[in-house]
Amino acid sequence: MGPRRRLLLLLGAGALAAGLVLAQGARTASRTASDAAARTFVPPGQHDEYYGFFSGGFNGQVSVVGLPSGRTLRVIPVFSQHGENGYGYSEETKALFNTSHGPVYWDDAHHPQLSRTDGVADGRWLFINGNNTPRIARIDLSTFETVEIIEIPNVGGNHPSPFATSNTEYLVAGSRFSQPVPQRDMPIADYRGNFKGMLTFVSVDPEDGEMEVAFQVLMPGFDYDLSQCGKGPSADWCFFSSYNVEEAHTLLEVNASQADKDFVTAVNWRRAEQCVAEGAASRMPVRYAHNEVDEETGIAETEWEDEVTVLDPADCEGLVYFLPTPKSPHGVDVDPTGEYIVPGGKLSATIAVHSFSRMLEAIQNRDFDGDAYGIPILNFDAIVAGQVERACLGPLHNEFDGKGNVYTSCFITSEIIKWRLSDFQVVDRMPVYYSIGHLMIPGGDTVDPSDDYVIALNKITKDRFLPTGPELAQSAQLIDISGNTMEMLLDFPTIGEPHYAQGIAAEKVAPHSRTIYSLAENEHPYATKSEADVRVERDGDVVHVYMTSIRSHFAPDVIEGIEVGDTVYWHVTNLEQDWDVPHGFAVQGMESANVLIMPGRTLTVRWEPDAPGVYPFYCTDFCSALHQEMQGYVRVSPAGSDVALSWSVGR
Ligand SMILES: [Cu+2]
Repeated sequence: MGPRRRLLLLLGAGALAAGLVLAQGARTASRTASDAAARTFVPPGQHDEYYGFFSGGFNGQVSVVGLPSGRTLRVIPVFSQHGENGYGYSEETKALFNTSHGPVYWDDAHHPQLSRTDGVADGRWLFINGNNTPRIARIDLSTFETVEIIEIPNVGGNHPSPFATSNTEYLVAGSRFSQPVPQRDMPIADYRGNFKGMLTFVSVDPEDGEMEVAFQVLMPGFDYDLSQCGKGPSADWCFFSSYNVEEAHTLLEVNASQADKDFVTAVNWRRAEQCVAEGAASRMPVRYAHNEVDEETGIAETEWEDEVTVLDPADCEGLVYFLPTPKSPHGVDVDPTGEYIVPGGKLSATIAVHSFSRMLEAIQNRDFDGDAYGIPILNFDAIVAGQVERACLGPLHNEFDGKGNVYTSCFITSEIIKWRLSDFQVVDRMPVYYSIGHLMIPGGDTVDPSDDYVIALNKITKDRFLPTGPELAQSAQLIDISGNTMEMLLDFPTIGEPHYAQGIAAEKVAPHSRTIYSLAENEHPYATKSEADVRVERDGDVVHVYMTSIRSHFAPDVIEGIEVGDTVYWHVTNLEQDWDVPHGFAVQGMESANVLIMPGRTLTVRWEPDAPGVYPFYCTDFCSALHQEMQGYVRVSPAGSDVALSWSVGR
């Protein structure tokens, strides 16, 4: 539903009728603030039209935002432990954080990417990259929970990631920071020619979404910054922006800005598949972690991988080409038709647009302008479709509206410009507040963009909200693009850095949203499915508590016979089979506040009592009128005491 139809609905409901009658006519330049508010107002009890999935940047999370209201609906923890539900603290979730560097409990999350079918977002999974310790995570959009995290080997700074091919055959990952491959101790001054980039293709199982590192492409030591895969005619290709073709290793702000042109790297993944099948690739030993949650048990487990398939472009003709691009490109985006490849040359005054069909012609004609480390550089004049003159300063990213228009974010001039692919003319500008990075149109990176809104994802807010000390909330802005000119509708603060976002019509996700986990299908080895089965078992100095929770008590709620020196595992099964009734569990002295157990699930808390005493435990999630009474006691005796192990409820 577009803003116009929403408006009519509001009018139909009689809400704000007087103020809105004025807005019913043709669009005018003199919209009032209340008119803009009406178009983002979602009345009590009604739902937003779109889910927005916003990266939390350095907080390692994803926030789910309703659009157009800008209301935050949920925070999904991915690469960070979460102080709301115990993610990363429960024994079941800890393995998701395993990496070859040991458990890494916090990472920098940048680019959410919805899975797609036939080039259209399908609402099944959301993927996002961990930038610092290179990883890709998969979130199941039926539960909004992180269910898999795979480490990407041989890479420094997994920034151009995880952009998807048209049927999610692959997600890409790449080296923002080239480094020695394989890693080794060597002088940094010997960077040139010795440091390497790596472009990784991670396959996704079409049935269950499981990821696997399929192959990697060994590249020269440039900085591979962002990516997007093709669509339609270009669907077999993925494009990576690269800066630092100078191969500088110090003071890059000067030394990587020397060359007039850097490259867009074009990789033909179908060709890569052929070369791998023909035996052109080699196997490189490298250790990395693949962590996945078992759907039946809810327990994450780590599989350690010990080698990876690596393709050298020298052994696979037709695999990689360089497209000369002015100047230090940041984003690289492919329009919905798959013909135009639009880089964001952040130091360039113009935007040079590449033509995919001309690129293929140039390859066929071997219209090369030399090579870099044996990889052909295509002739710029042969592949360029046109240039946008007087664009803006600091163009970074592009999204598309499906009507032949491109919306480009411009960091330095803090604006979004709208321009046409038909004649490369700028037709509109909208100032944004301030310092925009990415922008997002729901579906604006797919073959089926919506034409309602563009969201500006801004780095600085300065005066937009009430002050909160030296640090202010970062922000997003919602802009109406349904008419000829852009109209600013809404400012809203975001959680963490709204690095990039994805939007999808609510009707593609909401009907598949899960309400409970089936208790009958709970295969957790420590699940307790009825109060009749609760018990406490000692195995040496390890004690397992098989506990249940239901409104409004735990069973057992009195436990004695625990000793100092014991390690106690509290396995709490939530017996509820009712939507939105989690129970929390906390015991005094545990290392975190709480774990939140969804209906039908089992979670485990590890607890090492350090002194004799009687300690309370309680439910942390307000669950009923007698929630306050949902509590119990555990008695801890000195080591070697003769207090018998016992448990009870209602005695
Ligand atoms: Cu409760």
